[in-house]
Amino acid sequence: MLDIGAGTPENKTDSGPAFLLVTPDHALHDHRLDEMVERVVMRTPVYDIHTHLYAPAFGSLLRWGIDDLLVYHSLVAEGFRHWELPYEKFWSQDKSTQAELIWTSLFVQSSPVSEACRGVLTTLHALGLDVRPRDLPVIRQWYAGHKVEGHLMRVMDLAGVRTICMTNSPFDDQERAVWQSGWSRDARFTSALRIDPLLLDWPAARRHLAASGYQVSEAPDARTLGEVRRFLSDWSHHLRPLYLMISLPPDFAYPGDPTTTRLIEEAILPFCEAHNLPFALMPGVKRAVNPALREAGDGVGRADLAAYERLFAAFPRNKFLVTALPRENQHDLCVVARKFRNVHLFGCWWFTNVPSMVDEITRMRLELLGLSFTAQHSDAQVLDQLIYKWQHSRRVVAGVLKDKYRDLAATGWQVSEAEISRDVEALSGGAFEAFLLRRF
Ligand code: FIX
Ligand code: ZN
Repeated sequence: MLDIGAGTPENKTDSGPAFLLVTPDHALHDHRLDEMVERVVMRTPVYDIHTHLYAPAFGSLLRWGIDDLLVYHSLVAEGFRHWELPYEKFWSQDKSTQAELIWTSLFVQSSPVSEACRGVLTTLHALGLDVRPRDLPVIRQWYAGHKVEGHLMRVMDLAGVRTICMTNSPFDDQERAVWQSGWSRDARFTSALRIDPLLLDWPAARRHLAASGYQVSEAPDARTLGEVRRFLSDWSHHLRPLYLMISLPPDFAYPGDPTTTRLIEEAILPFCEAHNLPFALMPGVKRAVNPALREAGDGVGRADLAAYERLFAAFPRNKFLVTALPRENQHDLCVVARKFRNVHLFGCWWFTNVPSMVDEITRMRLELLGLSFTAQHSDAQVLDQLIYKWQHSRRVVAGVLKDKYRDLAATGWQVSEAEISRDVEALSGGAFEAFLLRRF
């Protein structure tokens, strides 16, 4: 595609040093290459491997529509920066009043430049709504004319999402009832088994297991560990999960507290290994930094990745999916992934899912790991968010890939559109699916 000779010493001419030669031909090729990358990234459907969405059969657990978009925890946190309103007063209002407060403060009284605000506008615009009049009642009216099933199809289409992985917790009463009464599977939705209480709040998890008929005691003796494995097995039977998962605080240690360590070593990881299921670890979340903000009150803290290295080294036959919340952990985490083939990095999570961070993290991962990771997940809490989370990420990922293919072109390496498609598919869920099948 490009003239490799331009950069070689043999090609040096009197017109100046060879490394300065850039012919108009290069520029033309760069332009065509850019267009090709853009086209491929925009048309490649993604596997959204971590969301908080549910299939419509889960009823009100699947949140959608303008009011749910506006009361998203990110916007609540931003709203409070404008209000003197007591926290409890806000929480005592109904959802539509909360949504109106957020709309007025963040969209009418100031320009909605933050990523979460911009996301609402990207979404409404893609759905064909005119955002210029700033007219919330008209937007609500539009939503009132739509039903969830049709809306789901429209959203998945606009977002370019082929499959949505739910986050399913047996510790949640509302969703447990749906699993236990049974629902006919919806091929668009897969499942991940969320087990945070097992490692983060063993007394509560133990009470829950005991109330559900498992013979568990406070100390993690052999019978208790066997019962925890039986609990995982029963729920895996219901959910058919792709992986087990947990978000972890910055001070997670391995080895650490003896109960947690035994649960990991003698219940969770043996179960995962036996069923070839990855364990997804999400380090660096500080829960309830400001409890008054409720679900908007979580923060971030740098994790000790040495603990994770010890875990990955001690369990080479187990597979781990990892995404870290702190920006400060991202480079170390790439290096860890280079050392452990049983680790698959995914997504730019939560506070890192803003364009500047997605650009930096994706660039770094491509440079250190090639194409062996999953570029993004949405973490959508509200169905409609799929649209903006994927539109925004795709634009950034396309920009980074253009740079990377241009760098290759400068060496004379030519890539075809089919090869770019193969690469983008890997980043968009293909590498994840291959990792699920791998056995070590
Ligand atoms: O732990 C998690 O899965 C987090 O993603 C959530 O707890 C968080 O509320 C979120 O949605 C962040 O994007
Ligand atoms: Zn999440």
